[in-house]
Amino acid sequence: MKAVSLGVFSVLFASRVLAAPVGATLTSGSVTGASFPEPLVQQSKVSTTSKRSGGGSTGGGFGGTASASLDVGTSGGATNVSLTGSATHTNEFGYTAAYTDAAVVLTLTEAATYSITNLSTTKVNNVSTAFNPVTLESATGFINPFSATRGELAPGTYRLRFGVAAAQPSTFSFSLVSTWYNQFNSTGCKDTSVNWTLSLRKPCHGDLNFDTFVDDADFQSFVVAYNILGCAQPGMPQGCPADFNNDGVVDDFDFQIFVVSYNQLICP
Ligand SMILES: [Ca+2]
Ligand SMILES: [Ca+2]
Repeated sequence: MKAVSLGVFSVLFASRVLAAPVGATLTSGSVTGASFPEPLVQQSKVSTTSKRSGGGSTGGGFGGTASASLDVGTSGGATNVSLTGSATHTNEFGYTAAYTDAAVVLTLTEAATYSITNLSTTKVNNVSTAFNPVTLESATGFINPFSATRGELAPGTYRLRFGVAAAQPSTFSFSLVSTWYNQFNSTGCKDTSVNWTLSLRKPCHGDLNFDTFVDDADFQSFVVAYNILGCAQPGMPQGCPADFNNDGVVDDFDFQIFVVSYNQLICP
């Protein structure tokens, strides 16, 4: 166990100024709808140049709807890439989906930290089940994950693949949406609700609660992690966010990084 002294800190006061959002745009790709028999495109593609995409389908002899929207917006100093959508169908046979048939490309003009918030659910055999509707892959960029939901992204391009679907996955071959269906390995999923957000922020080592300030609240979180020390130790927050230099421990080197941010108070 180690102890951290509060005495080295000076407290600065400043008016609340939210950080400028990270530069991020959707630069190519498309979303489209499909239904049984395979895949029957029923709505035209929508370009991502409008920063919004959508697709869906109804009919095909089974009755169902699907829609998806992928948007880029800013809120509280973060740039948020959000996928929302829903899908269901009323007949056991067939599927209804909105999905990326060409991966949407996210272009980052500067480095960013990211966090993923995923509240997506579907009913598998009538049991509500959480699932991940999006695959984030690097193209020219680089992903440095701290955990399954947090990490850093280098400037560059990234591919987003996703599906919003209701399906009978054991019955059909699914081609482009197969990766989405196959994670359930089930004969029925419906009532899908997708709510997935990738939040991008300018790197701000020390802001452990993402409020764009590095202050005493963050210091309290830092002390907890510092006293645990090892990122793999029990009790360490998921992703070890206080390990600012990514060496697997929260120690004096991280403390030195924290002090610099603490004295600046406001995230860049
Ligand atoms: Ca903070
Ligand atoms: Ca460290």
